[in-house]
Amino acid sequence: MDQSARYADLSLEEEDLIKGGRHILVAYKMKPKAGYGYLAAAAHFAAESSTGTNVEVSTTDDFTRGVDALVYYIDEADEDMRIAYPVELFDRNITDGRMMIVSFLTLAIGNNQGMGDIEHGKIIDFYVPDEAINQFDFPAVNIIDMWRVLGRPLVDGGYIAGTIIKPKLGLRPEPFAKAAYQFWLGGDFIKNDEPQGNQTFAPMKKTIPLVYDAMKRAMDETGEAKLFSMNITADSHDEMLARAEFGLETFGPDANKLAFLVDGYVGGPGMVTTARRHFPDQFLHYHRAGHGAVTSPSSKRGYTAFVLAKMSRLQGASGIHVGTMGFGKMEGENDDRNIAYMIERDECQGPVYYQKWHGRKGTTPIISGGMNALRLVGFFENLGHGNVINTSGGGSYGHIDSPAAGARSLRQAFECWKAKADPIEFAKEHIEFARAFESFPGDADLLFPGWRDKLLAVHR
Ligand code: CAP
Ligand code: MG
Repeated sequence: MDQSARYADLSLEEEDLIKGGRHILVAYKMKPKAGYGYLAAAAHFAAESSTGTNVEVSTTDDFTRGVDALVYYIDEADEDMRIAYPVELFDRNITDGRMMIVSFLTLAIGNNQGMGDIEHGKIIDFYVPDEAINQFDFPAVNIIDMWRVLGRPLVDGGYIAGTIIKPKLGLRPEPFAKAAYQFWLGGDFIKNDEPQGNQTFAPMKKTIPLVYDAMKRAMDETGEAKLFSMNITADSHDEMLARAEFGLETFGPDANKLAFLVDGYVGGPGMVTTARRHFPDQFLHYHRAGHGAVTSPSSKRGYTAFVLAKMSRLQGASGIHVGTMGFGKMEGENDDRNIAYMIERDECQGPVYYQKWHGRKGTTPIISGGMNALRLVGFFENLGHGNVINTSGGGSYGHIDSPAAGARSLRQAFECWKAKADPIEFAKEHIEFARAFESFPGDADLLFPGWRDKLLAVHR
């Protein structure tokens, strides 16, 4: 049944819809299955994503039709389909009237993901009108609060050198805490790896106190504040809350140095918001493990990494992993820098929509995945700033001298970029950075051909 007479209005102008402020706009890459007309398929997509189904129903009235989602733009050759969703469609909390990401997802990327007439549909951007912006939590804290704890300037406080306790799994409490101590002698920030929690070989109630002890010893030894991002991910929210409360109790007077990590993609929006609302004073660290299932360029369904990050700012993530923009081990390219800009800036042009955030707090880009000192210099050049948290696991624990040397090499990479120095010349004056060349020779050969002749003579 062709429902385009009801669920499409191509006379609508996008700028009028934006000015009107009554719609969340969503841009998709959509392709119908063979044999289905583009506009008819798009209209069915909008129907199933709002007030309709695959047939007319007798219970529809004029009010219903007034909140139909409407296809307002299509370009079949470019698979470009844009839908205007009236804000009234989205669910509100009975507790405080706020909107919720789960409702956005269940409409904009719900049933429409498995329809018989749609080959694929993937969100590439969405626009949030002021009224909806006012109905989301946004972050309570972000990197600025970390700079405060670290005693840095609260504007351009700069790069936070971090790591992930490696190996990913298999360390018992004592070696785990020792690994943390060794990194903190040189670095700022440590996170649990995304699967680390309360495994039987490393009970959380034994491990976390040892980590805190390691942090205190490292702070005493270095005279610097240190930060830990503790994984509180769990199926049960009660379990998550119990983990977080245990962490706060353990860190006691140093609770301001404790962030909470949630595996937000696999854990879902409920986990993110529950953590955001229960612990507004803690940096909420959104790890996105698993997101590639829908965000990978090889996936034609779901939504992009850009959309995931933009949603996380609405949810109130203090920081989210945004990828390594072609410099690390995960999928990504240089232009992914715009993901960072969209979540950190007060306004930004997305792939389709120009979004203003009206002073709502930004979400900090977290850079992780195959990074080390050698890769970071180019990364900073591409992003254009270093106001990020970077976690380099292999890049720290794979440094041939020590995890502390690995940490120092990360910090030196930022200094090298900031000084606009030649990395080889910089390495001649900075041993840990120089030794990163020998620690990761494959990267060194690729990024700095001929480095051996220039460097090894200096650092024998
Ligand atoms: C990185 C990491 C990160 C992912 C995250 C890992 O370790 O801890 O979880 O890279 O990817 O488990 O692989 P390394 P993203 O530093 O040793 O690579 O930030 O793209 O979500
Ligand atoms: Mg990890």
